Amino acid sequence: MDTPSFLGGRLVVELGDITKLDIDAIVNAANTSLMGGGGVDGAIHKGGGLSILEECRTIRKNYPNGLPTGKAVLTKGGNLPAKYVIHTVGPVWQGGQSSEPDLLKDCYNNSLDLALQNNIKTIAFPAISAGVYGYPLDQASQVAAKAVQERLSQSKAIEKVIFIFFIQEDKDIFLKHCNLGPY
Ligand code: AR6
Repeated sequence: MDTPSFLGGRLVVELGDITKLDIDAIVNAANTSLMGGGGVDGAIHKGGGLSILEECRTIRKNYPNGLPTGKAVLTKGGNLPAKYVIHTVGPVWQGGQSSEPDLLKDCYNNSLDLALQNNIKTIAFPAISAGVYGYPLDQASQVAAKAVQERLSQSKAIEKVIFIFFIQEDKDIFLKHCNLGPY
């Protein structure tokens, strides 16, 4: 199946480019500087334009030492089809004994909390930390799926969460390890 879906269709798994999604919010795997970077962060800033960077610059003033790992902040979507971007900072993988699972879980929970606070009903996540930051995707998938599943079961306000992967192999790894049951 091309678009596996779980939890009665409220959680779906797609292949594609997150910057192309016309939904309420997409999540950015940012870094503490909030000033852009490579990977999905670079793609979002490139597609969204300078207004996102300007908003990030203003937000940064509240975080002189950078946005802490696990936290999330909201900007508008600029030139992107998505209305908002939620920027969160995933943990850098250091072997798994440095609170990486808790910090990654925080990324998902804090992003979903921001969504709830801003009436965001449809939201897409990339595989936070599973690129440059080196978090093994099989383990990251378990953390991500569990966190989102828990939040969706607590609140009906978020209608749809999309996990989007850039390459088929990553989507397959997620589906193999997410523990979400049959789809
Ligand atoms: N759409 C969906 N997924 C994407 C896209 C896209 N357009 N582009 C990349 N991915 P990464 P991280 C996937 O490295 O590990 C940046 O420089 C990619 O295949 O973007 O959290 C930041 O500024 C991978 O599976 O994020 C930070 O410094 C996933 O997104 C640092 O990288 C995450 O890969 C953050 O590293």
